[in-house]
Amino acid sequence: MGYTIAQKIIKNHLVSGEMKVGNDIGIRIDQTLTQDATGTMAYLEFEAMGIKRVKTEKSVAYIDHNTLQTGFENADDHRFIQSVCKKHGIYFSRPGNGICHQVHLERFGIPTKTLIGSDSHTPTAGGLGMLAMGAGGLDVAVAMGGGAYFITMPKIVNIELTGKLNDNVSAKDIILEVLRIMSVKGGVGKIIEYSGDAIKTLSVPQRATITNMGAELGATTSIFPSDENTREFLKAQGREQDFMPISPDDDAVYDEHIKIDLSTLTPLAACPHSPDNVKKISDLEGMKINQVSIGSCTNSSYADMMKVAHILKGKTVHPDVSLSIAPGSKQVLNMLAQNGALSDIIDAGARILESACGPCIGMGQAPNSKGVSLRTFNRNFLGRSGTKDGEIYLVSPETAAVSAICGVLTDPTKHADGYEVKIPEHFLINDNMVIEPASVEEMDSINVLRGPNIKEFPETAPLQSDIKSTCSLKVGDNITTDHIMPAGAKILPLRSNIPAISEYCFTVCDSSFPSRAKSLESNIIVGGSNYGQGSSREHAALAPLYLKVKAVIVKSFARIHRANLINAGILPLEFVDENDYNNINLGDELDILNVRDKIKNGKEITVINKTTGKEIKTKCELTQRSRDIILAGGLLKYTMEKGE
Ligand code: MIC
Ligand code: SF4
Repeated sequence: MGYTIAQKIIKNHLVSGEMKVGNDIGIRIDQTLTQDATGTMAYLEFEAMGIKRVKTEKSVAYIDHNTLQTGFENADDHRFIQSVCKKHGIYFSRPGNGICHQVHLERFGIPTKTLIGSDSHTPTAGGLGMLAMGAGGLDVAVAMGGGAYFITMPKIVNIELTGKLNDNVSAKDIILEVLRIMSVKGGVGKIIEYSGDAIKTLSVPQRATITNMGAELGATTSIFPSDENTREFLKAQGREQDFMPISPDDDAVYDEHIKIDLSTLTPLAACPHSPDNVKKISDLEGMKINQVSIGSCTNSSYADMMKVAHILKGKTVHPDVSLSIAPGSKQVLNMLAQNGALSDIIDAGARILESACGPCIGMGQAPNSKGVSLRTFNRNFLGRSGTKDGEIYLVSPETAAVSAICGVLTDPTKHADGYEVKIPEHFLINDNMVIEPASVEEMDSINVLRGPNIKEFPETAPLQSDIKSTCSLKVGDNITTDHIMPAGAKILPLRSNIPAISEYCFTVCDSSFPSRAKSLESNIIVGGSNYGQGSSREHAALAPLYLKVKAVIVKSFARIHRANLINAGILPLEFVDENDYNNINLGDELDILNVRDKIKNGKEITVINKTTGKEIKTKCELTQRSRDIILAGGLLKYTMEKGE
């Protein structure tokens, strides 16, 4: 039996476990990336492990999220990360150099290698044929120290693409169609592998748009073959030596198969408030809009920006619309500046933002009250834009640009001519914004610079024998990490200060949660299915840890968040019978007796609802390693004890 692409890469990197669906496997990691919003924590954790120099082939730290610098906090964090990088062997991409995933694709990603990043959109590099996964900061810290990354061996879904996209239908519409078919839970426990005749019509940046937003399926990662298009892209980036072909064996076996004929696709939009709430633009056409934002790690490549510039050329943004544009990297921005396209964009009245995440993470450009905003981004969760009653639609750059001119949601296939942007023969290469680490001889003399906002990792303790707690919060299905630990310009500066950021935990759902949780001796959260989808932010586990949350009981978890809970030493429990969700209410007293022993011996865990007298069966499927992590009180304690 032959192998799929992902299986081939996993096989070559396997350090423990057997490559069988559902098994726990450990993978050797070649590269890591961090961004600043999760990076400070990841490097504090790396420092706590006492390892002198990273052991990966390449580790890169990007500054792209908290670039607004409304106070000293972010600037201090950036300085801390820069000095840690210099000391410990990590490349540092300065603010202004671009969004981590865009820059990594351009300058560092290598086909057939493995990458983990403390950001859920790390699978963007799957567009290059790399096995790239999002992870919690602690997992990235462990990988930087040479430790393996542990996942459950996923199923492999084959998405076969046939036909060819029509003019002004784009890669974004392909992934929106996949989201429509599979939903935000459809990819959990799966890797999505693309194949078919149509892939040769898709460039690496187009493929990267698709793998990027595979994160919204809940998938472990998404991946394309590495072929002549990949070689062409790497060559244009001056990196042909990094090219390595990879494709599935002819007799590769997949667990699921989906076929999409690109020629049948029309422009799509993900409607509020979920990336899988997908409708045809033609069914929404004419809707009045207030704002358009173009950029983010999903759609900020050179080709995307050139298309936008072409549509805007000689036009003016509609008077009722605010259009902001953030090219994904310094390379993209500089190329637009050199070829005059930037001038077309400016002339049309677009507001040019720096090459960073910006509005995608609520760093500015919040829409007006009840404002309708079209964004080329990947997430439209409630409140993420900074305006709680904002209505966010996720669309392609073509749809966004045409609509910005018309002032209403507009189908680009009807209103713009076809304009193909080819990968340039040579991208503009200048890595002057990437600082190299100090040499082995110099590294000891580097001082790590810490600001007053940088607080230590919260204390964890080994798992107790009995948990006697209160249900402090009950939430529904598809809770995102943006609900658990919101971001935005006000909260993001607190990412390296867990006590302070905890004051905002779950406030999107219930503003009194932090004070209630703190007033209790310990507490338990109850949730529905796909709990913790979205971002990789380990703060969504560290803030609950600080707020004395001992267990989270839900119908089902999203992958990265579940791993983050385990890493923080919080018990991730699932109802054996989903109907028992109805048998716990806010304020109920809950006992979980002999839990240490039950975890140790892999037994079913009974939660006694002392308020109602009901007994509720839960399960906690753990591998030997995650069991040991929970018993030790989290991954940091476990790693330090084991000296891994
Ligand atoms: C996001 O898109 O939600 C983020 C901000 O990039 C996060 C990381 C974070 O919360 O810092 C992600 O996707 O993992
Ligand atoms: Fe940044 Fe948005 Fe991409 Fe997250 S999804 S990395 S916030 S651009």
